[in-house]
Amino acid sequence: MELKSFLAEKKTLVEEFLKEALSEKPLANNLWKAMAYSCLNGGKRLRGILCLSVFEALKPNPNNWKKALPIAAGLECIHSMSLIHDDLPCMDNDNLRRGKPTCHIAFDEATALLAGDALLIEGLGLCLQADLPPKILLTINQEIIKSIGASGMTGGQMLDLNYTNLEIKELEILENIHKLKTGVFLKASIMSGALAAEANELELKAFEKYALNIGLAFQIIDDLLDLESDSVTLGKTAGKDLAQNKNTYPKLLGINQSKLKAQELIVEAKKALLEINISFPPLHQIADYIISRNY
Ligand code: GRG
Repeated sequence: MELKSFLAEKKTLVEEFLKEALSEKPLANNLWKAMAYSCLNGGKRLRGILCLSVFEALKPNPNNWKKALPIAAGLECIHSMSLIHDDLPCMDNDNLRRGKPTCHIAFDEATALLAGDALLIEGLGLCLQADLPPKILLTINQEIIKSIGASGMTGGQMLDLNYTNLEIKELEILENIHKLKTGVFLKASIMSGALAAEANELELKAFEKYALNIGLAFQIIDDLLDLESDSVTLGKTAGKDLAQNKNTYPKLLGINQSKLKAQELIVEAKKALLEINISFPPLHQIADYIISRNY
């Protein structure tokens, strides 16, 4: 199957699940509307797709990997939450996301804040709904929680804000921020699929390597797209990193070196799959897609 159809099929499954989970509740108010507005408004669904794909690579029978659908949907709720909060005036202050006004513009700041809070909680709740042994569910949720807490995405965002307007000169510092802000949650998405499929130690190690490499490559490409693309293609405001004096890979290494670095990371990611004889083509193709994507 071509990657395009593979991604489309998985995206549809995740979105159908999300629609059901976020359909307006009897006490309908702006909270559920804002949550659905921000979570059901497009997006590549990469984190949910990665979770399902890793599970499928290890256990190809759909009766197995479809069990991870609540986790895939939960991951996308949590990801949408991070985008809502990232767009708030006190953070990146953006008015465009996924080609539409950001949550606080379409609703108001307080509603956006609460919609993010609620998506985080509902997302974690969905992750616990998967029909998997309780011990596995617990391990998956621990991995996800760790990846978004103070030593994960939240900590990465704090560092990113702290370093705004300060020029980072050491690659390790920038790499750490990118890893925390973006990489570890992508890793948790991949590891949740591997854990759900009861991967062995060797497989878990290899998927961790795959994940860390594509996670960093993903954020490097995000930096490059912000610089080289336009707002219509991206569905979010282009050129913000430069305007806000953010530390990025192209700023530190230059455009060509950044592209080279992203390519090297993808080679390493694919090597990790081969180390455990994972020949499931979509996982190799998704790694390539991470650096060839245009939004
Ligand atoms: C999780 C508790 C908690 C707090 C969040 C605001 C914040 C703290 C973190 C922001 C993290 C952030 C937005 C990092 C950028 C990650 C990134 C490159 C997002 C874009 O992901 P895509 O391209 O988006 O997959 P789509 O729209 O396709 O889903």
